[in-house]
Amino acid sequence: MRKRSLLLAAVTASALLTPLAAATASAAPAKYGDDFNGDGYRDYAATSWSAKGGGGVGVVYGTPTGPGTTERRITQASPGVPGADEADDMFGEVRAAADLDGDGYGDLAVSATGENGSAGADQGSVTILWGSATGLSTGTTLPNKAPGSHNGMGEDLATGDFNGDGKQDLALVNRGVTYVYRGPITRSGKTGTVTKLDKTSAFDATALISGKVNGDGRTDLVIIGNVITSSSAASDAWFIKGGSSSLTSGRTLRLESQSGEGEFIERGGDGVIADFDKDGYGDIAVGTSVHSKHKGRVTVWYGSSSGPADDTRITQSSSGMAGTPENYDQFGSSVSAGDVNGDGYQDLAVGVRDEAIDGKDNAGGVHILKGRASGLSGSGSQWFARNTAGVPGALNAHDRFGGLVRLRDTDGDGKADLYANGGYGSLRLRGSATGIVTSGASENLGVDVDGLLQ
Ligand SMILES: [Ca+2]
Ligand SMILES: [Ca+2]
Ligand SMILES: [Ca+2]
Ligand SMILES: [Ca+2]
Repeated sequence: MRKRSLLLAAVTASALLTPLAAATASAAPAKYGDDFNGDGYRDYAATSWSAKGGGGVGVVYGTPTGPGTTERRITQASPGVPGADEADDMFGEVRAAADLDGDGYGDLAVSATGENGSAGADQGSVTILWGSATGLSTGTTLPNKAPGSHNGMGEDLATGDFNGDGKQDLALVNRGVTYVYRGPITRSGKTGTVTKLDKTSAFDATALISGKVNGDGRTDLVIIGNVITSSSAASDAWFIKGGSSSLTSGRTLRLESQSGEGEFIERGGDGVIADFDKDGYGDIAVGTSVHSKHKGRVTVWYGSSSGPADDTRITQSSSGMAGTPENYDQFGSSVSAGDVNGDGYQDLAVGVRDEAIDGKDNAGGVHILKGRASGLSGSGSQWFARNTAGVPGALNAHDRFGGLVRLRDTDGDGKADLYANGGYGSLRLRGSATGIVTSGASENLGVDVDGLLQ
């Protein structure tokens, strides 16, 4: 599975209740990168399909109470979208939002990692779909700085203001190397300076996480990558500090490793940056579901004024956690941050996609870890699966409930709600002062869970 792009959004509930004036002539950057129609409500952009198998994006516009009821599908066959809808383009599998041209409407960067081009098969491409008062419409192809067959431009994407000039920038992976395109990006495809971030030839970037870690107001970047040799396989998180004139290489943290002959797969996983201990510095949480024969683990790397510093590791054997680590549980297969109980500390949802429950293989479930001054831990954590009292749906083998999780306050009560998908349907469980609750659980979401961009 390709990693979804990750965008830290410090959302307050009250802000969601206050629609912005239509951002027609103001040219102030959009408040939310994923508010594509500029009405003040965050919108939804999910992986979708196309007639010829090239892929698409399913866009649902937000309302004060969550996703609306109409989905609009955009493919490379849509008017004004560059490229052609060809089988296996994988257009729309990876998406990241930001107001990249600064016109007040959020825009959507969309990868097509399987796009063929003049440099060969699967060279990949990234298209910006532009927001407007009527939502996303036409697109522009981003210049490719490393065209080559099977380079898969856009394997992951991340947005943020890395140099602090008020303009949103775009980072992307192209052939295992990260390129940061300074904004603004124009509709004719012009960008600011492009910075190449290539650690070593042994480090193969697979995923990008953006957010503010060291408190200087500029967005920082965490590059997750494979480090594979003939005798071992591992994944690292590489911190890149945002700065007004340059991006600076910082510390590297080993996320997990396996001795002996390594598995040649994407090892480092899904991640997010949020302030779990409320000290004003964003903290990095990364799930590595491959850890220790796919038992899985979450690494939390706490922010400080000098960048990420202390780290801690959380598994199902951590104190206060439900369950037991077993091979192929895939703990940490998806993570998402939000404040589920409204206490001001960001909390973390952790999906355990392949947890077996009551003899049902791959039934899956979700942990909710509470943030507090001492950081994230299993203490007081919650566990939700299909056999939890009040959770809709029957326990089924291969449901993979929690394969994708998102925390977001979509009903505007100041507490983030849990969205979790499953093969037998997706659910929303509401946040409350006591955490996630099953009362008011909803099965009719009107949106795919992957439409909620982190
Ligand atoms: Ca909107
Ligand atoms: Ca825009
Ligand atoms: Ca923090
Ligand atoms: Ca909280």
